[in-house]
Amino acid sequence: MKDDVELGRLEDLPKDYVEDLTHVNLVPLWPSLRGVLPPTRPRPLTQATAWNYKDIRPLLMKAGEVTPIEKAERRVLVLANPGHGLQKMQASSAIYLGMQLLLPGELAPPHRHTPNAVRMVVEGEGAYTTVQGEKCLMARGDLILTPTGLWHEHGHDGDKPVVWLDVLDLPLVYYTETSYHINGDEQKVAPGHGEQQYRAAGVVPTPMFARADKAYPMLRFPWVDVKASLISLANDPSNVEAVQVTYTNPLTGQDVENILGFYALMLRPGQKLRLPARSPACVFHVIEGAMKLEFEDKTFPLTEADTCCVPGYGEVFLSNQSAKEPTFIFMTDESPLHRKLGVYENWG
Ligand code: 1HN
Repeated sequence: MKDDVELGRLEDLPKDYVEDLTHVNLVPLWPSLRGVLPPTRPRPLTQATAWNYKDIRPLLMKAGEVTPIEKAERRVLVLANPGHGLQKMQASSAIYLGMQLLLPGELAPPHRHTPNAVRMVVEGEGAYTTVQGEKCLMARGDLILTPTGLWHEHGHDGDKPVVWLDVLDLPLVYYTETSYHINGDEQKVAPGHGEQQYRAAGVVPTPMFARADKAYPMLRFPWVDVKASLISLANDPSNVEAVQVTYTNPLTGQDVENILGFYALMLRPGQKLRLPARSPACVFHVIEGAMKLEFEDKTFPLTEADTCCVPGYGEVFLSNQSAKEPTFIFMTDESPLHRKLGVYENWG
């Protein structure tokens, strides 16, 4: 059947018939069929949207003045996509983004929850997140995981504000009615750091007797190491077009978390990169440098600490405006989720 066939509308039905249906919790499918199953391609609610750090920062610092940490637990301004409605607190259908502020001496108390989270450190030093007993120091550009179910709390021994970008799969976990948290006691810090144990790619601690099999062996990915990997990849004579790395679990080689994927990308000086139209929505956050992001009819100039979200199924063009300096970008997408669901597509 052709897609332009107009299906019957709700208004076409006798009023008393619709009332009889409603009375016994029944609904006719045909008036809504095109809405839930649109022709030829999805119609994402997610709109290409950018949030500039110069707008966020003063408002976040103001939150530090007007709301003590005890009244907030997590002092966060949520980067909300207008396409979903701001109150939904979604960047895309599965991705939540927030900018979190911790002031010197503050403690964001221990808890654990079903959504998976990561932190990308944006500004400041001296803060840490303790995840399941492992104290992860926060430096700019570091990625710190707090996967589903693991205890975590944030503290700050420094003397200036610390800000980081939270990325969670909260919208999806909430949608599946599986979202909840448990508060706990301050954690005892255990010795050991995943990033020290898994220092280099392809070299892992030998399991002499039994491997201490942790589902999440590495919780902190220091920016110095990720940046060095990107520069090394860029300098390889194979001259790959997209200088991009994926944050992976060193024991499995799979994505570090179950639902969202995390990546770092380097744009060479002057490089313009086309990313193919793929099904997952994607988030770009500038760690160092500046770039222009183009999606459909929108252009976003992005500089350090700026963040942009684009829906799936459209090409993205990234251009490094500098002819001299590389640009480094942190990316998040929904591809682990799409692959698990069997709906992942790359339209080229
Ligand atoms: C959460 O636990 C944190 O632990 C940050 O820092 C943001 C947003 C929604 C739900 C839980 C954190 C969060 C969150």
